Amino acid sequence: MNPRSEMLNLIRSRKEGHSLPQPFYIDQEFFDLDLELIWYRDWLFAGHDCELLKPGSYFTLQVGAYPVVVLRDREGRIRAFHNSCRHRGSRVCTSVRGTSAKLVCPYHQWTYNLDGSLAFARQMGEDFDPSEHSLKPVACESVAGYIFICLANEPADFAPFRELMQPYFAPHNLTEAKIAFESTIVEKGNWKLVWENNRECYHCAGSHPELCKTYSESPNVTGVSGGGEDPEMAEHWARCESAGLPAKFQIHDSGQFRAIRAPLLREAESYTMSGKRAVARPLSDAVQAERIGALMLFNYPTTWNHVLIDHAVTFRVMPIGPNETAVTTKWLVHKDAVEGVDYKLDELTHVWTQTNDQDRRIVEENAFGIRSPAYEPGPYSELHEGGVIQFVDWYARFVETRLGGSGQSHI
Ligand code: 3BY
Ligand code: FES
Ligand code: FE
Repeated sequence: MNPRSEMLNLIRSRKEGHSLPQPFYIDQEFFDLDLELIWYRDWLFAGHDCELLKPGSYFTLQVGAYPVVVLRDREGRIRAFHNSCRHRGSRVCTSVRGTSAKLVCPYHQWTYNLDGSLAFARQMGEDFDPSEHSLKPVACESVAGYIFICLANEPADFAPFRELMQPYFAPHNLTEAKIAFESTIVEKGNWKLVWENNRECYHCAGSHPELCKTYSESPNVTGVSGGGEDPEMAEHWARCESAGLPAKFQIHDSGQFRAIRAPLLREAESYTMSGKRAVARPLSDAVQAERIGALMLFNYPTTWNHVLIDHAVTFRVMPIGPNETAVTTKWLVHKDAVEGVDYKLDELTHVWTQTNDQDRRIVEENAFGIRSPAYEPGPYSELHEGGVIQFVDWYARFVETRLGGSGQSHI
């Protein structure tokens, strides 16, 4: 049977409310289908506006087989291109980040303008038409300081995400932030295991002593039940919203992205060991309220985020192989916050550095056990793993529709 039919059959015969059958987590052909059906089609979080300070600033990333460069052009607009030279295909930008007035291919020095047009190609003869050899564009949008790209020729409408996210995130002024620190870790596990782990806090008490000082294990916070019936949550939303900060749980009909502002434990303000702010200078001068907790967003398949009063932590998931996933974490602070004066880097990064490492081990052990021939899908806890059920259902529905099965027309 070909892998498409095999995947469709397994999606249709899967036990709902259970983890997926083994091939979804370990099989190379299923991984390739995940790339084709999800990663090459959906909007992906690439990085932040504030990483592209001036015209010519760029960063690169790799999505499956596609190298991509994201840059700020001469007019200040953010654009993305396939990072593959129109001469003989070499990667044009070879560094992770940099600044350059033009993009020069290292192989034969074909030189591109920041709008992707070919400015210069040496001795290519009379018939050569530079206008036919621009870098190929990649769809690119930026919202509230977050840059998203989409590799599809006909990208899905970005507007629904923008509409949901913008009002929650804009007050935090992340376009005016800077990256205080970033880390990339490679987890030996399938990208869906990274997400399944992220979508529940059933494991938190046993694994995350540092995070648990400030982050509530309540499924109302991590999951997708809404949480409005919890009086503490309702009071938090009312207080934040009266201060002009959208707070209520919101999820898109497709299940692909949600935002919520949740209180931290014991009136903590930040993810530190004490619960006190790690950064003396707040992230945004526009936010006057106190105890705003954490604004949390997820957008499948690439990102989950926490924005606090003093800093933000953003996560980017990138699949490398069936059993390998890169997770990039960035800590954002006000652009004028000074290390050593306004914050200590150790204090700022400690909780999530530990948490990430703990989650890496969890994912790796999970992947290890799933590779056993004795593995079979097991039941999720409806109470604590509602978020995982929602993620797996989202995945199954998208994959099924895109494989030509039943499902929704808007995907
Ligand atoms: O970052 C998150 O959203 C999840 C939720 C619970 C713990 N954590 C890693
Ligand atoms: Fe880029 Fe030749 S491959 S200049
Ligand atoms: Fe965790």
